[in-house]
Amino acid sequence: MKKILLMLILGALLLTACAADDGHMAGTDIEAHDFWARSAMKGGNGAAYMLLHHHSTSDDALVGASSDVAEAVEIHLSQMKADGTMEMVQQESIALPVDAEVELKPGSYHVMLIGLTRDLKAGDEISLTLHFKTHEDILLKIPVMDAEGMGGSGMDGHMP
Ligand SMILES: [Cu+2]
Repeated sequence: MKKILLMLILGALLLTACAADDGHMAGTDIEAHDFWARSAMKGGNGAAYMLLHHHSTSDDALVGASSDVAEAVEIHLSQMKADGTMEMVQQESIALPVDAEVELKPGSYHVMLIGLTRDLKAGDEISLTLHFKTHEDILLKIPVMDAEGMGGSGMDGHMP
């Protein structure tokens, strides 16, 4: 009985610490954590965010992504222009040096979902496949959240 309880507690801790269990495949050395996609309307654009950990011994890079909920998927970087407005610049890749921890977040790097083929509503889940220079693809099941979820860990208080 004690053992079962301990396992339940461990399981709960793991879920809390890493909502991105799907991104954890045995033997993988790139992990995606805390991923979420912003709610958006069909026909518009959406964005997905996550934390990428790279534990390999050689450099890699995120070179693209694909999803069936958008006509095109691009890697973007939001940055401040000289006049103080924000612009999004398409990136060919995001470098993942050894031991890199790269955060894709509002106002910075993000995966842009261009031309949504359906509404993305809070509570939905979308599939997103990440493509890397050398690492095999990682398929993520990404929860959709309203944009006010961008604060904090991105998960708190937004579980159904
Ligand atoms: Cu963008």
